[in-house]
Amino acid sequence: MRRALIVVDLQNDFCPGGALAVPGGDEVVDVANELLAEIPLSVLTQDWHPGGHVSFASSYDRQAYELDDSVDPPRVLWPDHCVAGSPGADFHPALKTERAKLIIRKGFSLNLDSYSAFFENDGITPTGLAGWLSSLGVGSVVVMGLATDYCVKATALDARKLGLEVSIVAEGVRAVNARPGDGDAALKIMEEAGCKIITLREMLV
Ligand code: VGL
Ligand code: ZN
Repeated sequence: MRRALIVVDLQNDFCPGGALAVPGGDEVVDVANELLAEIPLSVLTQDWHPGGHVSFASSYDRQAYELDDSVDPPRVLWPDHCVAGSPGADFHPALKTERAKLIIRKGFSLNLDSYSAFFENDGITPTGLAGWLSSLGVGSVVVMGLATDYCVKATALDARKLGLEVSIVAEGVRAVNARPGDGDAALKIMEEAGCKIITLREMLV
C-alpha cells in the first residue's frame, strides 16, 4: 500500500505577517521540507479564493473573526486572505515546492468554501484529490500544515471517511486558536476519528 504526503496551505497569508496569520505558522516549513524529501508522492494544497469570497468578513461588512451564526453550523468570517494570484496566496518562500508532485487549489468557488483538500464545504463537491490518490494505489496519508483547527482537521477527517490511514505529524501543525484550545480540541477529534498523531522522529524511522 502506497503512502502519500499532504502538506496543507503553507502560504504567506497563514504565516506571521500574513492576512490570516497562524501563530508559529512559518515554523512548520522545515518539517514540510524534511517530509517532502522523505515521501516521494506528495501533494501541496493552496487556499485560492476569488475577491469577495463567501468566507470573507468584508463581503458582509462584518468584522474578521466574527462568528456568522445565520448558517448551520456557524462559521468564522475571515479576513480577506489567499486571494488568487496575490502574494499572500503564494507558498512560503522557503517551502521546497519543487519536491511536490501535485498542487491542489481549493476554495475557488465564490459561494462555497473548501477547508478540506478532498471536498468543498458542502461535503460532496470533490477537488479530485481522492481520485488522484486512489488511482495511484495510495492507502495511507501523512498530513501536516495549517491550520490544525480548520483545513488540517477537515482534510484528515475526510481522509478517514474515504477509508485512508491517516497520520498527523505533531510538529508540523499549528492552530488559529480563534477560541483558546481549538487546536487541541481539533487534534482530539482527529484522534477519535482514527487518525494517529505522531512525531516527526517516529515518521522518519
Ligand atoms: C484556512 C481559514 C480559512 C486553513 C483556510 O488553511 O486552515 N483557515 N481558510
Ligand atoms: Zn481560506
